Amino acid sequence: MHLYIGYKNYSSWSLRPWLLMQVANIAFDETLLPIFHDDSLKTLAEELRIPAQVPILIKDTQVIWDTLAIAETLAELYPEKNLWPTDPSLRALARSATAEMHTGFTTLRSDCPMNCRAARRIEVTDALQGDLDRLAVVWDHFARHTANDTKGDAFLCGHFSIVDAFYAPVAVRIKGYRLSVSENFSAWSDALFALPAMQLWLKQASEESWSVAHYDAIGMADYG
Ligand SMILES: N[C@@H](CCC(=O)N[C@@H](CS)C(=O)NCC(=O)O)C(=O)O
Repeated sequence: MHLYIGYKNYSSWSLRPWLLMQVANIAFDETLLPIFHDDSLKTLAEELRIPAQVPILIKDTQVIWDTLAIAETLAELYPEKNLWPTDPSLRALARSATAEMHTGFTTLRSDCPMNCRAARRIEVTDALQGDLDRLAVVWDHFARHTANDTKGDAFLCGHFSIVDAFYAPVAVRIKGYRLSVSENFSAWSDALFALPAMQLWLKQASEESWSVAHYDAIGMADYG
């Protein structure tokens, strides 16, 4: 399998399938397309007749070009990895929260662009606070659901699964922009950042030389 991704520093969508495959120990090759600095993504997308967006997963002759479609395909290909939880009601919750992340949290996404190097406190508008409050409610749903179960670790379904991968870029934003959600969220975020795969992504992001001025203007502090 081959995964085409964007910059490790800036591409929140790319982090999701990459992290999921790394943590689940699914073998893949990767190619980074510097989407704002050359035409490589445009050329590939024209060739494959798909939207010019990363990530893209290629498996044999199959081309899968959306993070949710990639996650569902991986869950289908590797049922033994439990990429969705086996318990039906926990799975329904995980699917709902994943879909909500896929289409929602628009203020958080636009006000706080993914930037692994971001280190700046930003103004919390009412709309941004609304997204942060909503995150706390989503985390409460999982905490309540798993309260009576034996939890393996701090991940949302008791083990790392698709829903954790989908919210990983949110953790990067909350940390980088010095935001705060809830205690449950912080425990989850600590577990996420402790993953060797997450550390590897951040290391590789820190070593990239590409800069996207607009994102850096929002995220990079001129102080500590
Ligand atoms: N719906 C897509 C969205 C992917 C997306 O927006 N990717 C951004 C990278 S962060 C992109 O490729 N942007 C390129 C562009 O818009 O030119 C998914 O979930 O995979």
